[in-house]
Amino acid sequence: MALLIKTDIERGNAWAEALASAYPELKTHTWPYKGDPAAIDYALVWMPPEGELKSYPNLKAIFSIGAGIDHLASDPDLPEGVPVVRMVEPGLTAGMSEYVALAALNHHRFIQDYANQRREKRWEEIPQIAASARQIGMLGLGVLGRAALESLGTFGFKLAGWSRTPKSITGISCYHGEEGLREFLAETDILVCLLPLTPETEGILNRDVFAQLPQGAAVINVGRGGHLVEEDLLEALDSGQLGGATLDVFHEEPLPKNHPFWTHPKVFMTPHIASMTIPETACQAVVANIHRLEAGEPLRHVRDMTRGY
Ligand code: NDP
Ligand code: OXD
Repeated sequence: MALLIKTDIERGNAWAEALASAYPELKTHTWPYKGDPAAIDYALVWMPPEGELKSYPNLKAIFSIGAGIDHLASDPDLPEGVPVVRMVEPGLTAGMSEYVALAALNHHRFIQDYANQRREKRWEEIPQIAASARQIGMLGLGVLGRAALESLGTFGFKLAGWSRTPKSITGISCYHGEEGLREFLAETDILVCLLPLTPETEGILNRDVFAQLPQGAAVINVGRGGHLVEEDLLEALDSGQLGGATLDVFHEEPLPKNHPFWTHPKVFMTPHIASMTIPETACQAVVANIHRLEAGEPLRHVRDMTRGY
C-alpha cells in the first residue's frame, strides 16, 4: 500500500518519518513522484497543483494536511467519488487554542496600543476592563473554534459561538443562522473567525457585520483570507468602529509588500502560522483512518459534499 505526500520538502520528510514509525508497512513517496501513478492508494496533501490528484487512478482517499479543505475544494478536477478527509489532530487543535488566546488577550489587555505608545515613548494607562465584562464571540463552533473558545473560559470571559446548525454547549451561548448572527454580534466584544471557507462564508467579515458589533470591538481572523473584506476592515478600523484586528490569513499570501495592513497601527498580523499540523501527532489520525477504510469501516472527518466542508 502506498501513500503520496505533497507538501514542502522539510515537512514532507517529517511526515515520511512519522508515518514510517506509526505504520511501517505503508510505503510513502514524497512529491514530485516519478513512479507509476496507479500504484498510489492514498494522498496526503497541502495545496497540490490543480488537476494533479486526478492523475492517480486508484486513489482511495485524499487526506488534507490542514484542517481547511478549501485548497482541495477549489480544484475543478478533483477526482470524483474519492473522499476528502480534513485534518483533525490534537497538535493542530492545541496550537489554535494557544494562538486565539494570545490574540484575544492581546486585545483585551490593549497590548497593541501599548506597543504603539512605546514607540512614541508615551507612558499612559488605559483603563482595564474585567474579562467577565467582555464577550468573546466565535464564528464557527467546530473542532478548532469550540476548543479555542473553551480554553478562554479559564480567564472568565463571557463565551458565545455561532454555527450553521443549532448547538447546546455548557458555558457557551450558542447562536445559529442569520437571525442568531445579529443577536450574537450585538454582544460580542472580540470576534474570532474560525469558519471554513465556503461560498456561504466568503466575505462574512464585512462592513455590515462590523457595524453590528459594539463600538471599539476587535476582530481576529484565523479562518481564511477570503472571509474578510479587507477594504471594509480598514474603513471600520479608521472610523473607530473597530478598535483593532489580528490577522493570520490573507487574500494573497504572502501579503504584498505594499499592503496597508503591514503598517496599520491597529493591525497585529502573522504569516498564516496560527496553528500547524504536527506530523508526530497527526500521523496517528491518518493511520487510524487508513485502517478504518481497509477494514471496510467509514472514514472519520470526511468532507460533506452537500455542506461543502
Ligand atoms: P470544522 O469543520 O470542525 O468546523 C466548522 C464550523 O463552522 C462548524 O461549527 C460549522 O457549523 C461552522 N460553519 C460552517 N459553515 C457555516 C455557515 N455557513 N454558517 C455558520 N456556521 C458555519 O472546522 P475546524 O474547526 O476544524 O476548522 C475551521 C477552519 O479553521 C478551517 O476550515 C481553516 O480554514 C481554519 N484554519 C486555520 C488555520 C490557521 O493556521 N490560520 C489552521 C487550521 C485551520 P456546524 O457545526 O453547524 O456544522
Ligand atoms: C489549516 C491551515 O487549514 O493551516 O490547517 O490553514
